Amino acid sequence: MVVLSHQAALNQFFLIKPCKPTTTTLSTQIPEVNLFDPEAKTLIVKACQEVGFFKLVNHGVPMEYMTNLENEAHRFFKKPQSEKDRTGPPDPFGYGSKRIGSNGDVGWVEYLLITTNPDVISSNSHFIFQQNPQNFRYAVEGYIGAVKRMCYEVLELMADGLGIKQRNVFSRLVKDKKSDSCFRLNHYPPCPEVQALNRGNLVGFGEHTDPQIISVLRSNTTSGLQIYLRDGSWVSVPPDHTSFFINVGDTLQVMTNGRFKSVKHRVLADTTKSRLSMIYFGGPPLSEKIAPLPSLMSTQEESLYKDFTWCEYKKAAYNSRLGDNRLQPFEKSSG
Ligand code: GA4
Repeated sequence: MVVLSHQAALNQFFLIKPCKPTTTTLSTQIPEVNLFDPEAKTLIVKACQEVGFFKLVNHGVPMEYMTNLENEAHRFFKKPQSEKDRTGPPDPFGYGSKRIGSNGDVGWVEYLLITTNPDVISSNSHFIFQQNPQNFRYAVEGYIGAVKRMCYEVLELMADGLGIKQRNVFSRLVKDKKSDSCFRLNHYPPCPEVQALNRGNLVGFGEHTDPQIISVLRSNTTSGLQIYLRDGSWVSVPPDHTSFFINVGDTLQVMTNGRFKSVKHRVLADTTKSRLSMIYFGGPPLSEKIAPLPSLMSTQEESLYKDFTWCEYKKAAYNSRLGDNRLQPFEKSSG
């Protein structure tokens, strides 16, 4: 990210909306699941129903995958701006700075968006790898490979916990060769100047829910992530670089007919420390029909949602603003 002059920083400051003050950290409100706990499936279902979010510990992913990628990511974000810009703009894949999506959202963040589907051609993802040392590619691929395996297990525990016989109802979609999954590295540079002017509430990444099935996040030791609870409060999630944080996405909300809730979340930038996060978004194949699972529905239960494919939902999502309620137009009650 460029070092801004005072005036330029001010301009940027006006581009980014400050947000309301937040609740203090209450780590007890963040559900925590040990992947090897015999009760894991029950705890996962409870967390997905009540919060749409949980912290995953004892996950079995070796720490070296995280640290390797963190080092490579820092190396990338430290590059001169002109060099980073060469791998952008994100359309949707590639390097992006401050602009999020293509409908006017901004945040105090720079990022790399990469498709995890090797069949997707004409994307900047290949270019990112060509422009960087081989170690960068190895670090990304190694990390994604390890996280995916853990993610399949989590999705299978979700199905199990919901009492679905077919354990792979969710995981098969993400495992599919045509799975439309992606990966992002977010770098939130510290911003003492703008932050001071903004009474400490500079938005790094504005509030939103993730459109996919599941998101798996890992960050460094800098705080910033907040989740929205049912009681209307924002809660800061204490960072833990050794753990993962799992988000329920909109697609999983639909597949469970609203039993699981996609979690609204956002990231606030820090005054002094840079935050780095890596997020894997597990999505279904583009042609997949997204609907509540028949095996989950009780006899009289009706779908809360209209019929749609992931391709249709994704298109609508990319035409929306970050903070929009993207599921609402797909709800049956919306007419
Ligand atoms: C949110 C989840 C993922 O980061 C993402 C984001 C995407 C983008 O950054 O290009 C979107 C956002 C996300 C939802 C609404 C649209 C699309 C920015 C935006 C304003 C990669 C995704 O799949 O949807």
